[in-house]
Amino acid sequence: MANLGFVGLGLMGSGVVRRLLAAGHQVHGWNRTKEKAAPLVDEGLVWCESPREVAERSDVVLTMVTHVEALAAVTEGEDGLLAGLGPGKVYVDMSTVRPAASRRMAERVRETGAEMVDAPVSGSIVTMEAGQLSIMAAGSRETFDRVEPILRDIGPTVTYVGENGKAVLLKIATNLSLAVQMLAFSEGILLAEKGGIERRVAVEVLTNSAMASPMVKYRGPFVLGLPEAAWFDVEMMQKDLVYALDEGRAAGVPLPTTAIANEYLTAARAMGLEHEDFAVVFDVLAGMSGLDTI
Ligand code: NA7
Repeated sequence: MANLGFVGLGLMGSGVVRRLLAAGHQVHGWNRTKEKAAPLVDEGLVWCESPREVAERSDVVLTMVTHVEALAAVTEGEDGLLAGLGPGKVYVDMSTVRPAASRRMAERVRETGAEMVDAPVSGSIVTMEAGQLSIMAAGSRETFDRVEPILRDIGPTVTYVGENGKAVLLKIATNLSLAVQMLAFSEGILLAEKGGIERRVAVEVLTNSAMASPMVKYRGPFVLGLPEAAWFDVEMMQKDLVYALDEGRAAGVPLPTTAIANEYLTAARAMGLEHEDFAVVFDVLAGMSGLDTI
């Protein structure tokens, strides 16, 4: 069993740590908000006082934090993760960040003598708990081979996609469809509803139709009632779309449907819905259609 470290015990990070502990690994951990670690400590997590200490005490250290800024906050400085890395160690970042930022981080990790893999996941906390998570991973093949068994303990499906930064690029390329699909689904439901079909019936039919991706199947019913705690909120979704639009502009790939979905997320934020699950784009369109919101 491996000697691991984990920084970023948010919704997804905590879920990953739980799976690693359940698989029998030793896990050292740190989170900005210490209280979130308490239930994990009860399950066997070894609390450390800084990201640096986590990296110092582990052979493989993983992070899963919100965005590029959060990644800088946990890696930089005297107490940062980079200061605790050294030859022989591997750093695995599971956050969804900009590919360029991930590539720069890999360079800096290499300067410490360690190696880095970017390994974002596709799927929600529910998918993870069900043991159905997909992980895409990038870095040198040799480093990937070292961490692959650990990644398999997190989610059964692990795909190697190439050198550093390519996994986060693929994650962003995956996630843009989630927002686009949710918006298209909302359009269909509202069109049916305006025509006199009950929303509940429309949801049942569409979520069992040819357009129902796994995401539409589990998130579609949210238009009948949002979850108390967002599975993936408007702010987080918009972060990924902004990263995608910037990548598209730089690479010369137009992303027309992403751009439109992004505007609906802006509208949702303007309506004070930034911490709701991003399924709430339905409400923006419902308001524009003169129909009841969720
Ligand atoms: P959560 O549940 O919002 O968790 C975010 C984590 O990032 C959580 O541990 C935060 O610490 C941490 N964070 C955020 N900003 C900072 C700063 N500035 N400094 C240190 N730590 C920070 O998000 P998810 O778990 O759903 O998602 C995480 C990633 O996976 C994200 O990239 C998604 O796109 C995919 P806190 O607990 O707030 O102190």
